[in-house]
Amino acid sequence: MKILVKTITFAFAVATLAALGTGASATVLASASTRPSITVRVDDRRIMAPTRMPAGYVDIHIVTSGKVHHHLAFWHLNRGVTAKRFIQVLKGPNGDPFKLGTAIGGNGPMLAGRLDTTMRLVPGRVVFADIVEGPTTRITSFEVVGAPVSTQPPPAVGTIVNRSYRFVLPAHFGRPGVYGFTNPDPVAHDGVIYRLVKGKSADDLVHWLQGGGKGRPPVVFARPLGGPGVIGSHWTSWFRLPKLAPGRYVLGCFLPAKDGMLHAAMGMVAEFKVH
Ligand SMILES: [Cu+2]
Repeated sequence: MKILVKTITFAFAVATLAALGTGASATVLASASTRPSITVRVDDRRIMAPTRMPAGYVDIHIVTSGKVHHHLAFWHLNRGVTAKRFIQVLKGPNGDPFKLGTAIGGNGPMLAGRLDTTMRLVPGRVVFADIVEGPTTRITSFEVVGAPVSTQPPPAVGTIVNRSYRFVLPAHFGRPGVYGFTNPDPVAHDGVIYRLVKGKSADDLVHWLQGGGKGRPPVVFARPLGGPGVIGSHWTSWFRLPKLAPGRYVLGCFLPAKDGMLHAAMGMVAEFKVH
């Protein structure tokens, strides 16, 4: 039933674009979205999503539920890489999935909730998995087919740039709205938001990680608040920052570098305030 609803939404977007071709209605173009819109659900057991997706810019609404946190990462597989091989590497003890595909987006770890994202899809196979501690069993994939339905990225109030293992935040980041998340670095990054413990700073988190994570952490790790998630080298995604409670937060990247050190421990933590 869910799949059916998604298919209708996609078909509606296609029909809308076809109508524009006839000059039927210029106002439709300016309306909420000519981008196809689909919902991906993940709970503690599995991921529910369509098996085929249109190419181009697609709004992907990630809905999480259950008791544990969820952290979806989407990879567009490199040419010649099968889903089977990719999943083997992903589940392996020392596998590097970022070598076999480009990370195109997802969600930062979060408890039950919702994150609205937009991803750019190109024809081919996309595998996505719920990346939590230990090997994940929640993995699925879809095939991206056809010409792009939408060539329009969403309008953004600002863009976060992943540059030289740092997050460069746009002015007034923390206000709710759609933000771009772009990565000119040669490696993938993974943005997740945590609330800072009162009196602690982003620097305290970096030092705490460098010291091996002893004692009380400077952020509330028990309640990850989502964020843009993974983004591959030379790729961009979009996400809607929801209205957060007033306070101080960090956006951190917890992917390991080659030597195993977390990017956050190397300083990839940016602090922001919500008024
Ligand atoms: Cu990183």
